[in-house]
Amino acid sequence: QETIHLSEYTPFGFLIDAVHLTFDLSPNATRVKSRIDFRPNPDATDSTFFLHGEKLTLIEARIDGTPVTPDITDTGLTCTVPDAPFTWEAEVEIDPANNTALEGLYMSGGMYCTQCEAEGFRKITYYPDRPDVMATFTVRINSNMPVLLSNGNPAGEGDGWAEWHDPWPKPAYLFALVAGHLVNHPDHFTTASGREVTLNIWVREGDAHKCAFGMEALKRSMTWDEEVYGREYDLDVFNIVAVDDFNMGAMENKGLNIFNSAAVLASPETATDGNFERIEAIIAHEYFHNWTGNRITCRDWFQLCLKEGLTVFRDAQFTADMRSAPVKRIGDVIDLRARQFPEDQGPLSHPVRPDRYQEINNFYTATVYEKGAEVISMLKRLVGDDAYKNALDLYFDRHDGQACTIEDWLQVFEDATERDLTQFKRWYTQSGTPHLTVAEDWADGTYTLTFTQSTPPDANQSDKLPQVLPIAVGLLSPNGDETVPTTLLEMTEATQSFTFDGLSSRPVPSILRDFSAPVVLDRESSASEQAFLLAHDTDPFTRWDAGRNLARDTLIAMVTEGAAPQGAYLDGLAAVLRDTSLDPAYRALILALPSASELAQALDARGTVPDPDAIHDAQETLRQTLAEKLQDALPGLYAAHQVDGPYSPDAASAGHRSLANAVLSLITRLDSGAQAQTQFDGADNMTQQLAAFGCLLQAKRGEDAIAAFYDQWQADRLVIDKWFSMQVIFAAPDAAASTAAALTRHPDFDVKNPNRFRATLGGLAMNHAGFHRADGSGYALLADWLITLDDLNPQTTARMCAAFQTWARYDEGRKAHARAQMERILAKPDLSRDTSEMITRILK
Ligand code: DPP
Ligand code: ZN
Repeated sequence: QETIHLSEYTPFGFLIDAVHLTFDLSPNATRVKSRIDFRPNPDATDSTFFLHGEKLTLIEARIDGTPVTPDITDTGLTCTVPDAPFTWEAEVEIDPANNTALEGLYMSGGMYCTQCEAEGFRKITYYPDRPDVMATFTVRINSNMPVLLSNGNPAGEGDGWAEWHDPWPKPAYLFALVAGHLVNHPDHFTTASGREVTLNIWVREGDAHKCAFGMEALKRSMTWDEEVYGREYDLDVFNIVAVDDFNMGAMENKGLNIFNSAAVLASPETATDGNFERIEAIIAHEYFHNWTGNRITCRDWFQLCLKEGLTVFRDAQFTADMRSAPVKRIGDVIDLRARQFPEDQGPLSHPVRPDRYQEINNFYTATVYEKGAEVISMLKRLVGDDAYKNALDLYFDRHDGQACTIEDWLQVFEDATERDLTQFKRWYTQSGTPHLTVAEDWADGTYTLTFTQSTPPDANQSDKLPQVLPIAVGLLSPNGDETVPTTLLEMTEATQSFTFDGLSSRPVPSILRDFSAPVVLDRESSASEQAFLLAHDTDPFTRWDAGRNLARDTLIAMVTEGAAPQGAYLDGLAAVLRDTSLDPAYRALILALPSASELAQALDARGTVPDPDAIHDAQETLRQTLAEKLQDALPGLYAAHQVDGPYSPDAASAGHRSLANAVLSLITRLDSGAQAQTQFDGADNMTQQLAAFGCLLQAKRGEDAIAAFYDQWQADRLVIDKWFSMQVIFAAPDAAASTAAALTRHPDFDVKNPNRFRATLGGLAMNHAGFHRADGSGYALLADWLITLDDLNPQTTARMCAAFQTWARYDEGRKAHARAQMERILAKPDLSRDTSEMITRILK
C-alpha cells in the first residue's frame, strides 16, 4: 500500500481558469462531459499532466479540439499537453446506480446525489482532484427529474435541463449535484449588507413536515456568523438536501449542502431533544464552512484540521450561545474523553495534523475534529478574546480565496499578537494526550502548585516534548468561598511551579476549569475533597468533574476491591439533585455515570486489566444503590420536571426532560418499569417515548414496547434506526450479539444503508460488555459484517473498525479472539485500502 507523506507535497503543474461540466443523467450510464481551461502554473516545478480518475469509462478526450489518447491506469491518466494555455475536453461514462460506496455520483432512494470529499470527484470525471486546485464551475444537468441542483447560482433552466454557475473558485471536493423528485421548504434571509438569499431545504415528499427546525437553525447560524465573525453569505441561494444513504453527517458543498437525513430532519414526534440539538449544530457547522473551508480551503488533506478544527470550534461557540454554555462544554468533554482519548492513547493515535496516510478517509477522526477544536480553544484562551478576533479578521483578509496550511494559520496569530507560537505548534504535530500531575505546597500564607506534564511515547514520536498548557485554576477557602477567582496559568516546561501569596488558610484548588486543555489530570485527591468541590466549586465544569471523579473512583473500588458504593459520592449526588438553583440539564449530567469504556480506560491506566463484566455489574449495583438511596426524592423530582404544553425543543424544556428521564431510569429500578410503561404509552414526543422505551428494555420488559414501537413507526426510517440501535444497546451483555444478529435478519435491515448498519452493528460496539464478550461472539459478529460491507462501502467499514482499537487492554482470552477476527478481516480477498490500513494500524 502506498503511503502519502506531508513532506512530499508539490504544487500541481497547471492552474485552471474555468470548468464546464455537462451531465446526461441515467442510472447505469450517466455521461459526463468536461471542458477545462488549463494553463501552466508558474509556481510549479513538475509539469506532468496527471488527472485523477477512478472507475470511469473514457469515451473520448480532446486537447484544443483535437482527439488525444491518454495513458490510463486504475488511478488516473497522463497525457502530453502544450506548454501554453489549452482546453481539455473529455467525455466519460459512469454507473451511479451501482455505486454502493456512496462516493462520487450515486443514487439514493431514486435520486441522484454526490459526495466528493475527500477524493470522490475523481469518480465523476478526470480531474486534478486535490484541494489546492481551485476553479469556477459551470454545470449543466440534463435529466427528466423535476429538481436539478448544483453549486452556486441558477443560470438557466428549461424542460429537462438546468444550468448552475458558481462564481467562487473552489476545489473539486466541494462540487455537488442533486437530481430527484424533491419538495422544498423555502425561506429567505437578508444579509447584513442587504443581499437577498433564497433558502431551501429539499426533501422527499413524505418528509416535508420535518424541515422547519432545520430552517430556523440555518437562519440563526447565518445571523450568528455575521454578528460574531463578521462573515456574510455570498450567493443568491443556499440549498440543503436531505439524503437517506450517506456515509457522514453532512457535507458543506458550496451553496448546496448535502445532509444525511438523520442530521437535518426533525419533528417532535420523531426526533429527540438530542437529535434537535445535534441537527442545529450540524446545520451551523456546514454553514460555517462557507468561510472556514470553502472561501479559505486546505492546501492538501494533511491540513484537514485547518477547516475542521476551526469549524467545530465555531459550531461549539454557536451552540454555547444558543443554549447553555456549561452544559455544552461538559457534553463536549464527555465526547472527547469517550472518542478522542482512546484514539490518542491507542494504536490509531496521530497528530491533529497527520504527516502520513494511506487513505485520507481514515483521518476524519475525533483527533482532527475534536482535538483540533480544543487546540483552537487553547489558542483563544492564551491570546485572549480581542486578539483572537483580530487574528481571525486577518485570516479572512489575508487568505480569502486561498488553499492554506497550519503554518499560514499560526502565522496570522503570530502577526496579530506578536506571540511566538513555535512551541504551541507541537499541538498540531505531536500525537498523544499529555498527562498532568500536580504537587501542592503550603507555607506561611503561600500556596504553590507544581505541575508536571508528560506524554507517553507512541509510534509517531518516541520522545514527546513539553507542550504549552493553559491551565485555568481557582482557589476555594475551606468554608467554600472562592478566594482566588479563575486564573490562567501558562505552562511551557516539563515541570513548572506557580505560587499564590497572601492566603489566610490553605486553599482547596479547582484545577483545569472549563477543561482549559485536553489533558488527563492525574491528581490524587481524597473523596472528601472531591465532595467539597462537588458542593462548592464555582466553575460548572470542575464541579461536574469532581462528581465524575467520585463516581469513577467508587466504581473502580467496587470493581477492584469489591468495595461498597462510597458514601461521599451518594451524599454529594443527593445534595446536587435537590439543589433547585442548578440547571436541570446540569443536574442530569451529574447524575450520569462514567461509561463502561471510560472505566476500562481508567483501569488500564492504573495497570489493571479491565473486566467488562465486572464493570457492568458495578455500574448496575451503583445505579441500584443510587435508586434506593434517592427513593423518597425520585417521584417528586420526576413530577416537578414534567414539561406541560406542546413539545418545544428549546434548551430549557430539554433540560427538564433530561432530568426527568434520568430520574425515570432510577425509578425503573424500583418499580420494575411501571412508570416507564405509563410514559411510553402516553408519550406525544420522541424524547419521552424513547427514554421510556430504553427503561423498559433495561427492565427486561420490553417485548410489548418493541412490537408497539415498530408498529407505530415502521414507515419512518430514522425512527426505525432508533428501534434497531436501542434493542442492541440495552441488551444484557450475554444477549447483545444474538440480538444484533437477529436484527440483521430483520426484513428492514439494509447493509447498504450506513445509518441502519451503524444502528445495528455500531449499537453492538456501544454495548461494552456485550461487544467484549469473553467468548468472542461480539467480535465475530462485527467481523462478519465488516467483511460483508467492505466490498460495498469501504469508507463506512473502515470507520467501524475503530471498535477494535482498544482490544489490547483486555485479557489474553479476549485479545486472542479480537486478534483472530482482525486477522480474518485482513485475509479477506480484495480488502479495501481503507479497511486494510485501519486493521493493520490497530493490530500493530
Ligand atoms: N467536511 C464534512 C464536515 O465535517 C465531512 N466530510 O462537515
Ligand atoms: Zn466539517
